[in-house]
Amino acid sequence: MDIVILAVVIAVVVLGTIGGLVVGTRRKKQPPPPPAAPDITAPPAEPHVGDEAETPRDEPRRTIEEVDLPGGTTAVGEPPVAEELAPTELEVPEPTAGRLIRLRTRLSRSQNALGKGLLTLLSREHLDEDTWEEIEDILLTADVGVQPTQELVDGLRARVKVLGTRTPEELRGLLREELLKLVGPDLDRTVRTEPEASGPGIVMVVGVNGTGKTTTTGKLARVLVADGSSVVLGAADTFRAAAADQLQTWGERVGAYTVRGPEGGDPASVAFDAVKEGKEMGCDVVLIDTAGRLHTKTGLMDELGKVKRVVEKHAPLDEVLLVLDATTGQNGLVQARVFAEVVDITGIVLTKLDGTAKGGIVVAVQRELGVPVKLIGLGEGADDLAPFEPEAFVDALIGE
Ligand SMILES: Nc1nc2c(ncn2[C@@H]2O[C@H](COP(=O)(O)OP(=O)(O)OP(=O)(O)O)[C@@H](O)[C@H]2O)c(=O)[nH]1
Ligand SMILES: [Mg+2]
Repeated sequence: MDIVILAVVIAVVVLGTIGGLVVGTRRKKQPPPPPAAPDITAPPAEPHVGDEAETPRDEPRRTIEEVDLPGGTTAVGEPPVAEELAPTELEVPEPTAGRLIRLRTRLSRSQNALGKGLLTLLSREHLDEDTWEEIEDILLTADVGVQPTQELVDGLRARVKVLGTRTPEELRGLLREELLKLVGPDLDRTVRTEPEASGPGIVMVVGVNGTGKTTTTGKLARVLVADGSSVVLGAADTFRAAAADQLQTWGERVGAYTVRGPEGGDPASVAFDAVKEGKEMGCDVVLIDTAGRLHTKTGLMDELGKVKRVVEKHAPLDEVLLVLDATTGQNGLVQARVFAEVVDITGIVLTKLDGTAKGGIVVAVQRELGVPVKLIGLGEGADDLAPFEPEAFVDALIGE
């Protein structure tokens, strides 16, 4: 009997210990707990190590550890603490489906210059050589590029001839088909963020200064969060302290954690750490923002190549997005060529399409790189980044 009781007591003790271990392990597996936790018990008046969380939320010198991690507060399982640490309410990004349709009016400049211009000319009673030349000029002015312009005009000429008399509806349909052919309806435009079996999807964002890399990284984080993914941001623009702050602000709005390094530090090591932390946290996607660099500066381009190589010690990059400012026109093509040589570009983001009549650049840049436009920027608003859909784009250009 005594032996049985003793056995039960031992069993209870052993089970209790194992239970403790399990809890301990589980806690270890969580993302680093928010360091603000100790402050709950610490006397507020005595500043000491670990007190940083008491600095105002907008204090610029906060370090990454002070950011509330996605799930970090709830996962630890201490609801009262979690409540106190809850960040100012997270934003709910707009759903990504149908964004281009929502934003189509932003393409109005391109629409007026390209779509409406072409339709007006094609509706002329006599399509003489001068008219075809005008059509060519419209396409070239909209940055469609020489070769694609020629193809489009040849296609239109052949089909108009067959058509004979033309109704406006027929012309619209014809132009729609020919433009669509040019834009490439069958290219795979998926942004590759699917987590690998062994870790998160890794996306790097590159481009020259001021094209909209950081903004695009932030907007893309929102797109991913809207679609149910967890995101870690890597602030590999160590050029300016403000760059990391800018990215972190984007992240905080949707609960994405930002990994950053010292100002002037090695961007490759920040990018490496971002992936490392993303892996440890079990996130779905790591987005790495890089510093703007002129494609003509060899040193900076070499540095970018190094960032890529260092990140790839973890795993191959799933996506390298080149951000091009649509308003810079042909110069964007030169940039594209150089960047493609240094880091294999897998997708193009065309920003500021809302501020230009040069929507034709979509066609030109795809031809130049043989890489699809995957996302387009249509404004400065947080959800003004749309997946590129050829049909919706062409419809927006020629009006409905
Ligand atoms: N109108 C419009 N403005 C945009 C778009 N995308 C970005 N911008 C603006 O472009 C400016 C530069 O954006 P950033 O994201 O800071 O550019 P960046 O490439 O990170 O710049 P650097 O890091 O300095 O090289 C900001 O004022 C953005 O709001 C867009 O699609 N449309
Ligand atoms: Mg930037």
